[in-house]
Amino acid sequence: MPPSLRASVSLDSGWRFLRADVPGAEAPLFNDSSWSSVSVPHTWNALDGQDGGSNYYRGIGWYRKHFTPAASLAGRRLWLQFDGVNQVADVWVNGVRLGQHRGGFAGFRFDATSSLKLGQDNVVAVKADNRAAADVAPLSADFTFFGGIYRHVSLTGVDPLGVRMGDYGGPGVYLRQRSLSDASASVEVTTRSWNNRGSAARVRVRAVVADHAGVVVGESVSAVRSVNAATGFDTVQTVTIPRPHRWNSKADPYLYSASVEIIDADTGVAKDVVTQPLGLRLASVDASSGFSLNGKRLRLNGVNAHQDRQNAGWAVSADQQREDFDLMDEMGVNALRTAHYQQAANVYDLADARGYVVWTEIPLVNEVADTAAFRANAQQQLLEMIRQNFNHPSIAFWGIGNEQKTSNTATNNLLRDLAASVRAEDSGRLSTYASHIGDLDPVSSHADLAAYNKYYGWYDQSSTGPGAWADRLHARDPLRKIALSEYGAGGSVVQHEENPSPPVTTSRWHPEEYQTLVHENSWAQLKTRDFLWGTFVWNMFDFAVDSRSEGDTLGRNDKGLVTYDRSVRKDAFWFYKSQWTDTPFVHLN
Ligand code: GCB
Repeated sequence: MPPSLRASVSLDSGWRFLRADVPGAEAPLFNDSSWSSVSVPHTWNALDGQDGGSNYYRGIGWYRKHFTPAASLAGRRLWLQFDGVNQVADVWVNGVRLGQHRGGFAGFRFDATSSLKLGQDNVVAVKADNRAAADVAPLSADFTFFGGIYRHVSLTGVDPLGVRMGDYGGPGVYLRQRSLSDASASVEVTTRSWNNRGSAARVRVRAVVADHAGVVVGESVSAVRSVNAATGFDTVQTVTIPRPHRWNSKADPYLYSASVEIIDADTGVAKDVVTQPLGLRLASVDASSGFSLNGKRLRLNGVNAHQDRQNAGWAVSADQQREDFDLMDEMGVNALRTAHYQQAANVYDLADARGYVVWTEIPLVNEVADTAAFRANAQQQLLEMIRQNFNHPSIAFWGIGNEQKTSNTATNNLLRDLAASVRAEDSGRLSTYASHIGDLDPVSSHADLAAYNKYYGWYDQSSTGPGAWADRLHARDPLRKIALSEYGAGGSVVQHEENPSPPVTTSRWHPEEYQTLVHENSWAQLKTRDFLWGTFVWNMFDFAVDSRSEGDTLGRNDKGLVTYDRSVRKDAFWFYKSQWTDTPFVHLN
């Protein structure tokens, strides 16, 4: 693989932070010496927001950082990249406002070329605001909205003749599998580029695919084209890969990589290289036989997961993220719903490498605002999610929302438009939506795939599991592609009762053994319903919900199979491990 030609530096360390709004804090000479020293990922709610009672700080926080970009960056376009700030971020460099980003979960970047002084001290200032905003989804949801710069920050220098950086935060290189058979695979590579030189250029674009060992197995070199100064240009080329090795879930998550080089045709020198993961697979969903991967039915034994951790909030480290995947691996999970939002890039990297089938979604939870600004923001978040994550083979489903409380015109029109945007952006994947009002309500019919959040044994204790519901719906509408997007029950690890039976109280008495019972009953019914395209436990991990009070666990949703601090695997974890893996529980040496 050609090495990257970009110059990238981490800006994670050496920030000053104040949890308040301060007029003029963007000014380069502002005195921040009394502020605390932090590094990012950082959140201002990790330690004091999780005690319940809707009392955590939702407001403005300021971050400032001095740094000296290397003089050797001269001649490059300089992009300041934020992987995630919740939820509205305003960014200045040396007092010059670069822009604002609205939305807490996507990455974003600004062109800082003309504001940065190379080889000298510069000041980046960020105002982050985690209050609800009328035009930004989610307006409400069952989780804590941690505030701050909670993912990484970096500066990347790119040659002015290079892959485009301003594309909804996406990589600028998009891989579309056009055909796949045992004999060959054909991948269409779209490269969005930019000539930011002050003069015209002659350019070639070279796309190569390398196998897992780095051996080039397919290549396409474009004809030379002339590009005027300050012009964007797209190149579409096809790379053929003989005898492809498929990405095949956990059994064999085989990855190729695809690289695109932008070559100055006058000198023959490559100016920019972008490398992306490539997994070749066929995924489909059938209303009677469920999900198939590479032509074989694959039961999606799924879980939902948030992105938080005790004492870290959303500022989850790479090691913690790996540990979460280790726990899912141990339990035998093979499908993940990143409820209810786009998560950090390393979540999708881990899913690619470990063979998870992923449903990722935008945070359109509970309700919509009937305004043009809200609709535009939902579309923006959808495009950011799809462009930024387009090349991850693990992603099979794009989620357009969760549990709208009312099925009014505004909600239905927005869901319809979002489903249409998924089709326009990515014809290779399916859209889905997690519903909970009326099984045949229009809200559940806009996306390609239907899915339902059902809490039998918990919010609805009149029935012991989802089997009868699933059969009824399947019989009424045999062409509907149905999944169970959420099911589960609270499990307190300090309440115990040997043979619990309903009723339990969702806010007080729900012993761990009761949670196990709900899962045993549910799974016994789900495992025989082959028409379901997936089932997803709510939730793999307990998570922070500041407004919740569940008896002994204030500020948490305790439907996880593992506790918030990851120290306890609850009984239901062991139950699923017994169902989903062949690993013996006890090793006798
Ligand atoms: C749901 C929501 C999820 C909640 C969950 C619960 O249906 O989609 O965000 O956390 O129920 O535990 O109530």
